[in-house]
Amino acid sequence: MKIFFVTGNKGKLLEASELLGPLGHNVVQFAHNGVIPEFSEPQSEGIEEVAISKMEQALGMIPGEIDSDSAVIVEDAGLFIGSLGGFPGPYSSYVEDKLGLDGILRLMEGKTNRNAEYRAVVAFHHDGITHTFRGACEGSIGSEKRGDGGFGYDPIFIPRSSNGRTCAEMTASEKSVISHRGEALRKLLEFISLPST
Ligand code: ITT
Repeated sequence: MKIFFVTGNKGKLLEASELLGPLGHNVVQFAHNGVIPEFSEPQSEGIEEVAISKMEQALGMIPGEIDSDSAVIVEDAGLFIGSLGGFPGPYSSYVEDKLGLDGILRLMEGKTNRNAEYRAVVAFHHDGITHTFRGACEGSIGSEKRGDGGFGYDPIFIPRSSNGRTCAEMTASEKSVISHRGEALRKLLEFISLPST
């Protein structure tokens, strides 16, 4: 299947290609008239609403252009920090831009509870229907940035099952085995492998 991934984030695109490519799916970045579009993200909603809103905006650009061998996916993700009441959550992108990872580390200074979770929702549109799949990855916020792999919050996020390494210290395939995006995409894969789809 040819899968158009609506994202401006090359890290996400790479992770999806690594997982779906070997199974024969061709993941390409969604573009409209050769341009990667930017979408408005509703700021006060959960990540599922954000993913569905972006899917509707993308489909609105290409009415009737998706054939039965193709599909569109949108993925919205965020970092939810327990002691900050789930912040930055759906605002993760904005906060990464404005505060950066150093800003998050400052907000976490002196906090003993450093539990956090990455969450992802993948919206998948095929044959006129949009389905959603969720994934989560539990872990904690480190006390400093470590590693140069991955993207976004990876240098400060330590998954529970990584022996203390941050996601940025893991390879893309190691991250994919335990990540929120990996889990959501594996659920999607299971769904598209069903005989009825
Ligand atoms: P889109 O174009 O797909 O929306 P984005 O980077 O804006 O790309 P999101 O809104 O889904 O993606 O991501 C929210 C924030 O969470 C953003 O700052 C990402 O860098 C960060 N994030 C999402 N998944 C991540 C991951 O696997 N590792 C590290 N940071 C992640």
